[in-house]
Amino acid sequence: MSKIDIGRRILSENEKYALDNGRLLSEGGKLCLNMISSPGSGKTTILVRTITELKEKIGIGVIEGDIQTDIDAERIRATEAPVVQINTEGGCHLNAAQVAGALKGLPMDKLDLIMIENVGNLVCPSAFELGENGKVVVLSVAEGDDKPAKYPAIFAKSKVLLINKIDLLTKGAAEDFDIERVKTDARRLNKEIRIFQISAKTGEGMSGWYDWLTEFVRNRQSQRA
Ligand SMILES: Nc1nc2c(ncn2[C@@H]2O[C@H](COP(=O)(O)OP(=O)(O)O)[C@@H](O)[C@H]2O)c(=O)[nH]1
Ligand SMILES: [Mg+2]
Ligand SMILES: [Zn+2]
Repeated sequence: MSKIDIGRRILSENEKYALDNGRLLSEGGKLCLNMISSPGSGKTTILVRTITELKEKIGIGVIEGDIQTDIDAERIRATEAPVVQINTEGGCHLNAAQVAGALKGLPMDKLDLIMIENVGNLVCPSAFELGENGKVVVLSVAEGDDKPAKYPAIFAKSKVLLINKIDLLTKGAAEDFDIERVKTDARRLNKEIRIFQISAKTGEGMSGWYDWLTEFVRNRQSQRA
């Protein structure tokens, strides 16, 4: 009788690429974060401000995922950070094979951290591992405070939640947005999640996020030293 190994799960094509990406990153001592949100929550604005603030301390490279255009890559390029654009031509999430290709286009020896801006979509990007060390979910106050309840997967899986555009709360533009509800719902899904309330436009609240990111990179470097 032939023997079948049912203990070994068959890896999907995406999982294989994600494992390879993770191995490549960890062998090089690089960290990688996967940023996920709806379109327009402020991912690119957050990246531009973060890179501008931290570029003397941390070598940050960016992989930009968009359905079309290199508008966001151009915005990143203005900071002088290395950036590779992926156009998914209609695809609503990045996959690990696309990221494997993009990693080859970055000057890895100059980088500590690779930030991936996923395609704007709160749903399926959370289901495709890219080989990252963590996910960062961005929710802007303009989108409503029911999003952790309605889209739990990404909040359950993320290391960090950035609640962006808090400058709008005081302008009456999102006055019914209940920050405490978002925090309670997100923590119910994920006890470990770190939450920062920020405005990428004015800079308010960004220092907590910069400190978290700097610690994240420093911890990894001291583990390797
Ligand atoms: N008022 C306000 N607008 C913001 C903030 N962050 C981003 N925006 C604006 O929101 C729009 C979408 O931002 P973008 O960074 O392109 O979002 P992405 O699609 O998630 O990359 C742009 O017009 C930004 O200027 C913020 O903190 N406050
Ligand atoms: Mg963007
Ligand atoms: Zn998708």
